[in-house]
Amino acid sequence: VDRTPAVVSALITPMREDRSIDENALQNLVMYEIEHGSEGFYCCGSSGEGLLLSVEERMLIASLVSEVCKNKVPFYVHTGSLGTREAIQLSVHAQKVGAKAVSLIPPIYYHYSQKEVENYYLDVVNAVDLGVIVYNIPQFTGISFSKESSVMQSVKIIGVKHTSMNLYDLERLGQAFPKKILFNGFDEIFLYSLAAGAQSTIGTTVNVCPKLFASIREDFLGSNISGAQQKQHMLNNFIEAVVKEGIFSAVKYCMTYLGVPSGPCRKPFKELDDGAKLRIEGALRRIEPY
Ligand code: NAY
Repeated sequence: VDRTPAVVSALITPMREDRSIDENALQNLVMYEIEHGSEGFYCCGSSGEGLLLSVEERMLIASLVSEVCKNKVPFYVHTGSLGTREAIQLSVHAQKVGAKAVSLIPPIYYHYSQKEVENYYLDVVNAVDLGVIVYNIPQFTGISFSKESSVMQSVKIIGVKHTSMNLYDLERLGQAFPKKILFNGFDEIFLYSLAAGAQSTIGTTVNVCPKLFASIREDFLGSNISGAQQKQHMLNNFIEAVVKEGIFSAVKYCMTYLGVPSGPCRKPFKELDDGAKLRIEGALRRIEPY
């Protein structure tokens, strides 16, 4: 539980048909994934539909995940919010239930100044006795973090979850801040992120095939680069197909198909039709036997 987990599921949030949170299914899912090789969890992030959940629901999920993970694997809680007040409330709660660290997207919608974005992170840093991980996801937030960003200079910022295809920025961040942890956030470039210096990956498709990720990493660390490349190609064939259907709904359906009912995504995400489900089943066959 102490070391940084290398392969982390960006945990999806199982829901009933009415889109309410299915508490039992959530705990079953976490148990199932631990048994299948997930080394840690990142809950209420993009994959967990965190921004479509209320503050109460987000705290409930963190508590439920904590109960299952206790003494087994670490978990992180995404506590990024529209405002500082909610971000602090969620982060304090995450600390209370034993999260390894919290992670936050920057504040979105209003175009805040750099100073305001920095203060949002520093207010959270000062409110908790826990590491804080910056969630760099420029495609959704319009804000990117690099080694020059003022927030990155704080020692209580223990790492970056880099959901960006820019691996040069990742490499530069690692060189500028050797003590900070670099988390890759795009499953498609997992292998290449390792070469750029990422220590860990947090991803949606990790829910489905944690052992495939672990195996890519093992090959990489053992200098079996062609083996690692082949496995990444296999993973990317799967990812390319499921992204077309809507990645979060598709991964929820994968888990349902694998025997852990996870339901639909919250609206406005659309529901999968039968054709989509069949195509996702086909995609799953591409990553057999993982
Ligand atoms: C999270 O917060 O749930 C994540 O870790 C997000 C990571 C995912 N990025 C996005 C934009 O959703 O795992 C990736 C992504 O789904 C995958 O690489 C397919 O594009």
